[in-house]
Amino acid sequence: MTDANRSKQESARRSFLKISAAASLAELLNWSGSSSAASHTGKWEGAETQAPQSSPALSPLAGLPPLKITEVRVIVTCPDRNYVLVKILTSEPGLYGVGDATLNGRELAVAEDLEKHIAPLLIGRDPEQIEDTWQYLYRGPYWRGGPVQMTALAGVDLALWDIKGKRAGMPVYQLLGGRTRIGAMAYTHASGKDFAEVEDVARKALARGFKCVRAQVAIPGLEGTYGTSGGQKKPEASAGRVANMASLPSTEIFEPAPYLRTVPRLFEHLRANLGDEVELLHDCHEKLDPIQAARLAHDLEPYHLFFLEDPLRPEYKESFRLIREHSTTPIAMGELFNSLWDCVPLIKEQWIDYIRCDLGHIGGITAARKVAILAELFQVRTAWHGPGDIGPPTHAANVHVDISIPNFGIQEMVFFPDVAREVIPGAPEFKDGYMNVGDSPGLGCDVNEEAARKYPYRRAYLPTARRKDGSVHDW
Ligand code: KDG
Ligand code: MG
Repeated sequence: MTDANRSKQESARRSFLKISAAASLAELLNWSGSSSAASHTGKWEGAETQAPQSSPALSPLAGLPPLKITEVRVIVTCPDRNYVLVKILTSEPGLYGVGDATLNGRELAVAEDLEKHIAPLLIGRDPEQIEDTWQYLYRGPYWRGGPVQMTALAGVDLALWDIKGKRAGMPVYQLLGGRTRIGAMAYTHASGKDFAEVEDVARKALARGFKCVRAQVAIPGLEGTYGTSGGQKKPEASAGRVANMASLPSTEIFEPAPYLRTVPRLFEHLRANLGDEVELLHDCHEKLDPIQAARLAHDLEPYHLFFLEDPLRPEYKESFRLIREHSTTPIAMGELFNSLWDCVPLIKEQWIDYIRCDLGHIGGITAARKVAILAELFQVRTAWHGPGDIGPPTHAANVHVDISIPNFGIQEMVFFPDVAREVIPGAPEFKDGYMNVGDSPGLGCDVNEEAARKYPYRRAYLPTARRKDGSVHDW
């Protein structure tokens, strides 16, 4: 055996002993690894047989003692709606990070992926090596991508950025390059059963300080319309309630003809009654065919939307060309994307104006930084997805990125109800039209595990959609 090989073997043996010690420490600390309805705690099984997971070539930060991941907790909780949180603990006492890995309607699949497949790979790794960990978790398993794996990866990524910020004593936006703006201009939702009700909700939003409103109206003659079926969404409403969701999927009816007739009339009404100053947005929720989307974008031109969101299904990137050829209404796309590569054709062909993928489903801050930089080069702005069904750490991550990049566009936001803020404190704050994060180190969010246990997971599905003839349509 050469000296180099002997020294490699010795260093692997030392790391192995450290990992075993960490695992026994976890046992001493009564980390049971048992699952309950409210909280799953992922315990790394197999500490005795695993090799260290960090590349030995990557040395710890100069001047700081080496750091290791000692424990990964996966917490599933339902404070008004289901959330999956990832808490990563380190060898430095009291230093941990909190990420969000919530995938609406498939929460338990992500929790299982994290507990059974990902947590074992993290124990013993250096949490400072965020990019290396991202690459390892993305490319390492060979079976890369998909919403479940990418949401799990985002949860880990956010927790690691949180740790890095806490260790550096800086909010994450500082690590991303520092502030570029005073806050992230935010939009809220106004929806209703008719134009007057949408207008009323929009007025309340404006009175609260919003300058941008997404408007959705129930379509006459159709049972259930996306964005309106949970009842009137007030700007001060919560992030959505699992109580409003069915324990098995409900069915909404969609027909393009009445939808395409009604939506331009809604915006004609809103412009006439709310004036020119307010920024108006509309979400098609991936329901249209290319020529229908082109017609809607064209018909909406007189009302100068901030953007028309997600007009087509995520599979059909090329079809965005058709919308562009027919209209100057700005187009946003991306909340169903779960791969960085999904964004590439739309950005590089300039078929969209806003990329609005979900940080929680595309791989976290590490992925979002790359999307934002690519978009900047093609004059596309960001509009990260910010619904109630992703947890506060993802909303915080959205804002840390928003306020540190040059090509930020707009930020979708929700107000979390008290019960969610008790369990997951630290969501960004809204004031005078802008979202902001504070200056506390890391992402600024936490998880109260004791409170989380009070709200066990409740099965809940998103609705589905069908045409009047009974055939399946996109919800
Ligand atoms: O879970 C589905 C929601 O995240 C989605 O329907 C919300 O389209 C949405 C939006 O723009 O917020
Ligand atoms: Mg949407």
